[in-house]
This record gives sequence, structure tokens and C-alpha cells, in this order.
Amino acid sequence: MACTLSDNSAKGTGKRRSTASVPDLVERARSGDARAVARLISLVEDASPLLREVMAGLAPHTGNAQIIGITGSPGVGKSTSTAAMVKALRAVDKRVGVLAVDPSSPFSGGALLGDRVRMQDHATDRDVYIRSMASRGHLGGLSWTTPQALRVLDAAGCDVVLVETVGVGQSEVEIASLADTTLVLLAPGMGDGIQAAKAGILEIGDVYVVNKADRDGADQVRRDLRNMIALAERGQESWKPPIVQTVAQTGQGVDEVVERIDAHREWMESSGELERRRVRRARNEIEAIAVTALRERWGDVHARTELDDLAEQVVAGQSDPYRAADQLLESYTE
Ligand SMILES: Nc1nc2c(ncn2[C@@H]2O[C@H](COP(=O)(O)OP(=O)(O)OP(=O)(O)O)[C@@H](O)[C@H]2O)c(=O)[nH]1
Ligand SMILES: [Mg+2]
Repeated sequence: MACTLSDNSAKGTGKRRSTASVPDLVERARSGDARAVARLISLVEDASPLLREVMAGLAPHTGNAQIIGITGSPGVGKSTSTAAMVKALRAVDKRVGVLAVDPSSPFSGGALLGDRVRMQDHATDRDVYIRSMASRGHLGGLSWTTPQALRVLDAAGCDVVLVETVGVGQSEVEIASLADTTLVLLAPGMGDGIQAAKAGILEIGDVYVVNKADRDGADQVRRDLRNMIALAERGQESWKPPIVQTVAQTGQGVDEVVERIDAHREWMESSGELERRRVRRARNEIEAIAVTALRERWGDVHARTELDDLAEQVVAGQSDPYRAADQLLESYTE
């Protein structure tokens, strides 16, 4: 049975939507039923009211998956590297989930379509789950939907989940807060070396990958990166992020990337960093959900005439913005 979980396969199951109960779906997802996993992730994307029940059912079965974030500029080779890593991880019999998060498009655009073609090798593998998600359109973006989708894949028994997201602005920092290990990809000829410092990637990479090492300039990117990492302030961490050169298309260097990820994992376990990161991630999740709920309530308040009344009072000098804000907040707790 094919386990490729595309958005389309999820959307095509509209009829089943009303029939399966949440406990049944959770049970089926846990046993590795690809359709049940797809349905649960669609519930996440739709911000379904059923999510409370879903997440409560999944919670006891989470915490096993190793979450690996993969970020880098558009076209640097993230998807090609992801496919090569899936291959390497399957060779050591790991169950693998792939989540391709597109922060810019609400639809699965050309890039993700390309990913599916690249992932064809794995499309019939029962132990590989591939899913693309759009994060735009949700309050909180990555911070809201991705961790919930990760919970689904985790509970479904994935040993490793690879999360690919294009490094544009905020998203690479967000991915770092989601992942146990963050891979930052660079490539020669993309001006990455200079951009690296600006974009803040020097703070987030646990393992750096200089891909397209078959092209001129890969050694220079590596040297620049090494110098910049040496200069970057990384706090008291004892982990020194390694730099690996790869040719993702041929798989060259990918085994070393997997080894470095394992080494990082061991370091995190022994140093207590894994636990710290996971607590931080849970904090972010709780905050994202709470803030979303608050914003929804704010929406209600915003629609009320109360805010207009308060604004008029402030304009007339009968009140001040602080007092008006206090009055507005009081109305939440009523
Ligand atoms: N020469 C060379 N080309 C590569 C290598 N890895 C990937 N490419 C090519 O680079 C292009 C972009 O690769 P992708 O894997 O789609 O890159 P991406 O980072 O996922 O791109 P977006 O998802 O669009 O941001 C494709 O044409 C790949 O075939 C490599 O190691 N060497
Ligand atoms: Mg891609």
C-alpha cells in the first residue's frame, strides 16, 4: 500500500470524514494507517474543533520521534537532501516522516510538486510518510500547525521526522524552535556566505551542510562559514556545529550528515539539552494555542461597540489609552 500522504489524498476522503470517530482515527494512525494519519494532519490544517480530542488521544504516544529541521535558501537543495536522507535512514530501518512546510503558499505549488516527483522512490514504502503543508493562513504560521502535525507523525510511530522549510525571514528561526536538530544548508554561488550572518542562521544550525560540493566555490563557502561560526556568540554550549559537504543528487556525504545528526542527538541527551529544547517547544506550543484563542476572543471584542466608545473617550480626553485598555481587558474576565 502506498503511504505517500499528499494533501490530495487527504482531501479526497471527504466522505469518510464524518464516519470515523476520533478514537478510531487515533488508533488507526498509531498502527501506521497512512489514511488515518493524513486525515489527522488535515484536521490540524483546518484548525478543526476535533483537535482537542485528537491531541488528548495522541499525547501518551508521543515523544519518541527525532525531529530534524532542514532549512536554507530557495533552491539550495533541501528537497534533494531530504530524499537522500530518507534513503539513508531507510537503509538502517528507521520509519521516516517528511513534512514539507511551505510558508509562502496556501497551495502545494510547483516546488512541492517537484518534491513529490523526487520522493517517488519512497512512495510505495510503508515506512515512509510524506506530507506537504501550507502554513500561511493560520494565525501563528509554523508555530501553530507544524508542531501539531509533528505530534501526529510522532504518535504514528515515525522514528525520525524531517521538516523542510524554505529559509525566508522568520521561518528558519521557527523551525529551529521545533526541531531537536537543525540542519542549515548552504551552497556555492548563492551569496550564502555573506547572507548567513545577516539572516541569523549562525545561531540556529546544529549541523551545517554545504551542498552542491560538485560546484566551484564549495570550499570557500566552508571556510567562510567556519570563520563566521568561530566568531558567532553561541553561549555556553559545548556543541561545536560541524560542517559537512554534500552532493545531494548523488548522495555523496549524506551518510556523514546522518552520523553528525546522531552525534548531536547523543550530545543533547547527555547534556540535558534535549529535555530543555522539548520543554521550550511545548512552551511555544501552549503559547501559540493560547494566543490564538485570545486573538479569537479579541476579534469578538473588536467587533463590539465597546472599543469604539472607549476610543471616543480617549479622543475627547475623558480617558487615556491605558485606562481604556484596562477596561477592555476587564471585559474579558467577565
Ligand atoms: N549540482 C548540484 N545540483 C544540486 C545538488 N543538490 C540539488 N541540486 C539541484 O538544485 C536544484 C534545487 O534543488 P531542491 O532540492 O529542489 O532545492 P530546495 O532547497 O528544496 O528548493 P526549494 O524547496 O524550492 O527552496 C535542483 O535542480 C536540484 O537538482 C547538488 O548537490 N549538486
Ligand atoms: Mg524544496
